[in-house]
Amino acid sequence: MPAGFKYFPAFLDRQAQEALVDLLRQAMVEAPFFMPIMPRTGRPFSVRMTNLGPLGWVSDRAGYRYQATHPDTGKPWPPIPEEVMAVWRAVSDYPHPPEACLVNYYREGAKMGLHRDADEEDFAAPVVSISLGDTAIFRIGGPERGGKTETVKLASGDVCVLGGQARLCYHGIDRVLTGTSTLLKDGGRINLTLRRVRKPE
Ligand code: MD6
Ligand code: FE
Repeated sequence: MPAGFKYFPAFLDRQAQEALVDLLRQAMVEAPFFMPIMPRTGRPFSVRMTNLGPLGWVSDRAGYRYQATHPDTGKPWPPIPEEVMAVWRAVSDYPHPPEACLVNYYREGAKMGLHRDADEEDFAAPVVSISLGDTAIFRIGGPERGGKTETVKLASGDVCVLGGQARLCYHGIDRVLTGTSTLLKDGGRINLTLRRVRKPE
């Protein structure tokens, strides 16, 4: 594993996971999942997305970017719940709060190709990920495309951190193992990624 990759299995217990799903359901009334599309091809992602926090990550014909409002409703993103901020404080080893919490929703068959999280100004801050629902096969490699990769199974309640050398390493979700969790009533997987977008003053 690249240096700076940290894995905290079962960081959240079942009760904390259920509480988090309730908070997300409430936030999703204000900020429903949208369908991001690839900038060049216009193809939709198989993952649905929304965001929490002052900034949210979006992808459309114009490109990838962070913006303060939901692309469909035009409204500001709901705040990041305190319970989620607490996870960042516990594992990030970074003194400033995150500004964006991207919420990825994987229904049956959804996956995410290898990519680097590189749309942020501040790579000194790690990206913190929280997994909920069905187990995913997470693949991580090095800083260049085409290098050696390894996989980790991310189960409901697991937290992982991409900091240091791992911050700009390629990673993705090969697939989600249907029926491996009872957390989400309709099945599937939700992943939260917390990011610092701008350099702190
Ligand atoms: C996912 N995760 O777990 C996709 N990015 O659904 C990511 O793309 C990711 O887990 C940056 C850091 C950690 C991650
Ligand atoms: Fe990522």
